[in-house]
Amino acid sequence: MEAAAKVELEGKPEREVSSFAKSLFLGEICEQLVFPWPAPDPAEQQRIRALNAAAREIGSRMDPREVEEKRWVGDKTIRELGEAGLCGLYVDERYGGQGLSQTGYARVFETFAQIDATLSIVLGVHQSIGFKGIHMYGTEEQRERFLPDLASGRKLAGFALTEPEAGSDAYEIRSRAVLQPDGSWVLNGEKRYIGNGSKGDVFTAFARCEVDGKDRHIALILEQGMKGFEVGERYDTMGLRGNDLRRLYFKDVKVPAENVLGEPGEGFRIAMQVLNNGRIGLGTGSVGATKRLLDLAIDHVKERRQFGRPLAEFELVEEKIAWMVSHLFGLESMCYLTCGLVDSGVEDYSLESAICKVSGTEFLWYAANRAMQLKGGAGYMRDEPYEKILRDIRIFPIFEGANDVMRAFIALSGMKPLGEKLSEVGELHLGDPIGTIGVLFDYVSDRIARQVSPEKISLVHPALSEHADAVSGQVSALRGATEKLLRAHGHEIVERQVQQRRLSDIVSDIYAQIAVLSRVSSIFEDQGVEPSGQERYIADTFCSRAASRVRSSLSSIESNDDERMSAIAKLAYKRGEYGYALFED
Ligand code: MYA
Repeated sequence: MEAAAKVELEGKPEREVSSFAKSLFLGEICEQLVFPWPAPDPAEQQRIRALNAAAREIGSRMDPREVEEKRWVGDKTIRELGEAGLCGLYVDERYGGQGLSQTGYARVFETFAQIDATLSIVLGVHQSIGFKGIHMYGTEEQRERFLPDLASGRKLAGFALTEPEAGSDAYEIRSRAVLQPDGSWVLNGEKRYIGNGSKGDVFTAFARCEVDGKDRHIALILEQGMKGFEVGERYDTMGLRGNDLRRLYFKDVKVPAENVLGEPGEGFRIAMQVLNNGRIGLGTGSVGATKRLLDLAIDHVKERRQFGRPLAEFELVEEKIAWMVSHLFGLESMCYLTCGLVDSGVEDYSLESAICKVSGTEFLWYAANRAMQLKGGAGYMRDEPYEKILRDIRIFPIFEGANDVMRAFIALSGMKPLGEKLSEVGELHLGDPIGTIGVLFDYVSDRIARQVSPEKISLVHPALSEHADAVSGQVSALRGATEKLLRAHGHEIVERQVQQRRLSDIVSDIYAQIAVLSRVSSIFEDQGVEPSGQERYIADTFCSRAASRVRSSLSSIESNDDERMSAIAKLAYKRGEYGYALFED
C-alpha cells in the first residue's frame, strides 16, 4: 500500500488516511487535505501560458479532418510540438522537460483537448501513460537513457497492457516473460488496441512472470527494433481515426535486465499507478473539451433566431446552457482538487482519479449531445464539428478503465477500509480477495455501536456553511449506507453492482461538492463574498443539485427494483430475443 497521508484531526489523535475519498466511506472528512484550495504556483503560470500559446499556434495549423483522412497527426506536427516543449510536460528539466506539476500538466492538456481529441490522445498515450512509468519508477540510468528523447518528441511512447483476453480484467494478462540465466527476460504474447502502435519507439509493456515461485506481473520497457517485437495490423476505428491503434506481437523478444521497470513482481501495481494518473488526464481533458463545446453552443444560441427571437431566450435552451456551466464548474473543481492532492504529495489518489474519469467522460458525452441538439439540423452535417467530436469521445467512457468497472472499483475499494474497521471490532471478517474485483467481506450479523462519529466541515467559508453542513450529513449517510450494504450482503456485495454504482455516484457527488466548497471558500477569502456573487450562485446551484442526486441514490439503495431488473435480463437471455411479440410475423 502507498504511504498514507497523515492528518491531524481536531481534538483527536493523529490518524492515517491513505486517500481523501476513501475516508468519506468511513464517515470522515479529512478536510485538511482539501482546504484551503490548492493555490497554483505563480512561477509556473507564466510558463503554462507560453506553452498553451505554443500549443494553440501549432494546433491552428492542423486540420483535424485532414488528420482523419491521413490517419495520423503528422510527424512534422509531433516535431513542432516537441520543439515547443509540449511532449515532456512533467519531465524534469534536467532531462529536457518542462517540470510541470500535475496541475500545470492538466492545464496544457485542456488546451490540447480544445484543439482536437486525436491530438490529445496521441500526446496522452505518449505522456499520460506511455512513459509515465519510466518517470515514476525508472532508475536514474533508465531516465537518462529514455526521457530526453521522449520529452523532446524525437521519440514517441506507448502503453501495452490490454490483451485479447484481458481488457477490464487487466490482472489476467497472458503475455509471459521468463527469466534467463544472464538476467534478461524472454517475452512472448500479444497486445491489442495499443495507441501510437507503429509510431511508438518505446513501450511500457506488462506481462506475467514468476517471482520466488509465485505468478506475478512485470513491467518492461520495450524498444522498437527489438528482435521479435512486431507491430501488427491497424484497427479501423469509429473515431480518433488519426490515432495509430495497433496489435503488437511479442515472439521470443529478449528484453535486457536494464529494461525491467521497477522490481519483477511489481508490474500490476505499476500499471495501476500509471493508469491512476492517466485517468485524471481524461477528467481534465473532458473539462477542456466541454469548454469548447460550451463556447460553440453559446455563440450559436445567441446568434440563431427562431420564432422571432434568439434561441438563447428559450427556457429549455437556458436550462441546457446552465446545466453545462454549473456542472462544468463542479467537474473542473473536482479534477483540479485531485491535481492539487497529487501535487501536495498524497500518494493514493486511485479513487479520486477514477471519479474524475467516470464523471468527466460521461459529462462530456452528454454535453456534446446537448451542444449538438442546440445546433439543430445543422449540427448533423459533417461540416460542423459535432459528429467528429461525438465519434472521437465515444471511447472515453470505455478505455482507461470502462466506467462500469471503475464504478465497481470506486465502491469496493472505498468500502474496504470500513470492512476492515468493522472486522477489527469483530463485526466483519475480511476474506481473502477473490473474484474479479477482489474485495470480499464475511457477514457477521451482530450489531455494535458505531466506532466513528461523523466529522463536520469546519474550514469552509461561513457563507457556505449551510452546504457544508449538508455535505457532512451526506458523508454520514454514505457511511451508514455502506455499513448497511456490507451487513446485508457480506461476501455477496461484490455481486451487487447496481448498489455499488449508487455508492460510487454518491461519493462522486460528495467529492465534487467539497471541491466546489473549497474553491469558492478561497475565492471568498481572496476577493470577499459580495464581489463573488456569481461564484456563490454557481456553488449554491451545483451543491443543491448534487445533494438532491445523493438523496435520490440513497433512497434507491433502500428501495429499488434491482431484483426485478435482474430477472428480466435473465428471462431475455433465456429467450435469446425480445420475445413479447405484439404482432404475428
Ligand atoms: S490503457 C488500458 C486500460 N485498462 C484499464 O484501465 C484496466 C481496467 N482494470 C483495472 O483498472 C483493474 O483491473 C481493476 C482491478 C481496478 C478492475 N490503484 O484484486 P484487485 C491494486 C492502485 O482489485 P483486479 C487504455 O485504455 C489493489 O489494491 N492500486 O485487481 C488506453 C490490489 O492491491 P493489493 C490498485 O480484480 C487509453 C491489487 O491491485 C488499483 O484485477 C488511452 C489487485 O487488486 C489502482 N487503481 O481489478 C488514453 N486497482 O493486493 C489516453 C487495483 O495490495 C489518455 N489496485 O491489495 C489521454 C488523456 C488525455 C485526455 C484528453 C481528453 C480529451
